[in-house]
Amino acid sequence: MRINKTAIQEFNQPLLGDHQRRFDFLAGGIPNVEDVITRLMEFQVAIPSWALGTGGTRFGRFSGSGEPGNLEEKLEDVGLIHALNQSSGAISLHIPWDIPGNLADLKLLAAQLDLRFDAVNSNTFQDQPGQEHSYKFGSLHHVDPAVRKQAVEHNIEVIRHGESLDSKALTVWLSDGSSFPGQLNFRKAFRNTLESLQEIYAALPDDWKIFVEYKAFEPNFYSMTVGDWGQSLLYANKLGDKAFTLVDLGHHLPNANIEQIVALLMMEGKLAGFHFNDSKYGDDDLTVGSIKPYQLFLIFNELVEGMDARGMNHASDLGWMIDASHNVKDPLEDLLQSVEAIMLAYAQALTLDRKKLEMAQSANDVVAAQEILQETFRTDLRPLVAEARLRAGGALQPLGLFRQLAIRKQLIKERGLKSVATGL
Ligand SMILES: [Mn+2]
Repeated sequence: MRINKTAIQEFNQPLLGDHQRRFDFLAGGIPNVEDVITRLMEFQVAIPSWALGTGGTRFGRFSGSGEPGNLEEKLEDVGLIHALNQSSGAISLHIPWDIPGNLADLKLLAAQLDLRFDAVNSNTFQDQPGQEHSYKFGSLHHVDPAVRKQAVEHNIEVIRHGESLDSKALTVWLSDGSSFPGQLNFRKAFRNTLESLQEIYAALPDDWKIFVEYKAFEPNFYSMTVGDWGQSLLYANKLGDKAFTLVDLGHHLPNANIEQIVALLMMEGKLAGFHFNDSKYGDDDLTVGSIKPYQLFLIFNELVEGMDARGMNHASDLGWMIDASHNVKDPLEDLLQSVEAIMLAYAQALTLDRKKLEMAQSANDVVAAQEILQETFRTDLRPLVAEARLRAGGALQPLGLFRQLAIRKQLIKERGLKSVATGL
């Protein structure tokens, strides 16, 4: 299904008066308000193809209904999100869960929905039917060269799929590691991984990037071969200019200072971008901003400061993607909430009085620095984000319109009650 412009206008109409009043009040206090709105309108967050179905845990999966049954339907789902919020104009594909079939049709559909293809993701953390060698003991780090070769070839195949859709980056996340002391020689595992990544790197087109994602634990619980940002940065530095470190918010040990990691990676010109989600404990993959919205703001504060210091384009120089899973929510509603939380944190970072903060820092005025951050964080910027959405042609309240149009009901009518999306 598609949402037409008239439905959005009709939904917005009765809300306009109240919105205008709230926006005017807020705009009066933001000196660069037009610039902020323009930046918000340009900022797009990619939706991963695997987040459109209901997520599961290792204990089970309770499928929702009307889930997209093929790649075209996944594109349509992202198209729905984007039509509502005008901030989700990209989709990130996972291979082999979503191998593109008819390229011309797929590209046409993407163009109609105003979507582009973001980074492509490889998968060497599962065995696929008919696969010659198993990844039970890892892939790019494996002790057997034949397994490494198979994993390298898979990644190169993923690059080729991405090229056919005009993607510009490959994200590599490895589950490689060990679950028991003594299982691995750490140096050999690192070198094997580096050599494998070098072969993949050599197959990258000139205008492509490779994102090396790290994760502290799970599925291996004693060591991970790309376990933290230091290890990822080692690989990225050794690989070359097209290699970067990807930060997934849920892939750290508890209480890690992610905003500091981000600041230093940017200083080194090695930050690839983000996989957004939220967590209470580990890789919980919860809705962005649902647990630690202040941390999300602090991260965006460093991002904006760091990108401006390097003269970077906020919208296009880093990869912005959601990587979350939702086992008790409607995936589309959850994604709308996640994108809204990201936009809000970005808006907060854009409106922070950076000069004032710098002065407080220079004077070691710790109290003032905290006040400046929290003044911004506690200002309700939702009307500002809504204004950007309104000007871009989206709904003032995306979630409200999703429910008013009973979109899930429509999707169930089209796809059936038992349609299950591919993924974990
Ligand atoms: Mn991730």
